[in-house]
Amino acid sequence: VTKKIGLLVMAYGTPYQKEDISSYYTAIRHGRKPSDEQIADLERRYEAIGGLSPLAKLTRQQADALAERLNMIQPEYEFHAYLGLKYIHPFIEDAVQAMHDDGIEHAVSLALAPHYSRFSVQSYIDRAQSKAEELGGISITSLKSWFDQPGFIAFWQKAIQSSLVGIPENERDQTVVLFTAHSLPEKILKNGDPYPDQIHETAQRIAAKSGIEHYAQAWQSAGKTGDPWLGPDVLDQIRILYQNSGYKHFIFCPIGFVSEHLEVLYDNDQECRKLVESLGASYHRPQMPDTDPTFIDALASAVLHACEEQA
Ligand code: FEC
Repeated sequence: VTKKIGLLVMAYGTPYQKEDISSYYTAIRHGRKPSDEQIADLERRYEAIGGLSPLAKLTRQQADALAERLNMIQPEYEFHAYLGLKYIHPFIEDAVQAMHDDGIEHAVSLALAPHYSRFSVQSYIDRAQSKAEELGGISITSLKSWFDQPGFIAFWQKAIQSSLVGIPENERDQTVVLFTAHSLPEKILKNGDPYPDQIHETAQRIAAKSGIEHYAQAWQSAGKTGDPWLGPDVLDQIRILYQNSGYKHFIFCPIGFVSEHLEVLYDNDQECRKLVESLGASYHRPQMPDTDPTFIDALASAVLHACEEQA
């Protein structure tokens, strides 16, 4: 008999309409309302990428593609996808409630973020687990990270290749690949959080697979709080790389994210591009994973692995 499994796909969430921006931002700040200037600044950035983020649509498509793929490649489990978001409805708790109402007893959860940090992925996991405990009768196996899936590395290898073909052959040795992920406050290091190491390992694996000669790593999208955040910041790193080596081409791989959204479309495609071009170099940024089959396969393989461990 096929075993019915809840597939809890957890993701960041994004405003569905302009009116949601203020409450969404308040949720990100754990209930502290942002100032009018902060809201205006965020509205301006959404405006700059066309009004709203494509993230809502892409997250839904990723969850559906993953469930479909999982149900196609094996007969043992029947997966039912539930979307649970961190900062807007349907919230993670809503998704767990829906699984419970549908009589799901076993679920696997994964966050649409490749790397584990106590500050990011663990908070998704905690919210799902505590709702499950409150309701009773449902067990959730939570994937903590899946950056090491060969398909995920292969996705980025292909992505780099797709950028390289657009660069004249005699300029490829003047090309640098910049791997980035969302910065977090430096205080995470005190408790030995694995986040920076996992990102470093991802960059190394992709670089080794791709055979690229020049690459570097940097942090992006740091918050503007008083305490220090992980560095070097991507904008500083661009300046340093240019100063030291005079690169003609910068290929950006935001490996900490899995879809096109504000942080990529604004922070990379606008801020980084502007700086790179002001230096006289060219900006390249391959397609994000979105619903690329190699990427969805990598997620499917991580989920099946978790199911086998549970069995
Ligand atoms: O609408 C969109 O397309 C936005 C998507 C979005 C993603 C995302 C991913 C991550 N964040 C992470 C950490 C932080 C920390 C703070 C923080 C603040 C914001 C703000 C917006 C926002 N984040 Fe985000 N993040 C996205 C959007 N993020 C909007 C608030 C305004 C701003 O600073 O731009 C700082 C909170 C504070 O001020 O106290 C920390 C991490 C990820 C990647 C992992 C994941 O996806 O869970 C880590 C997508």
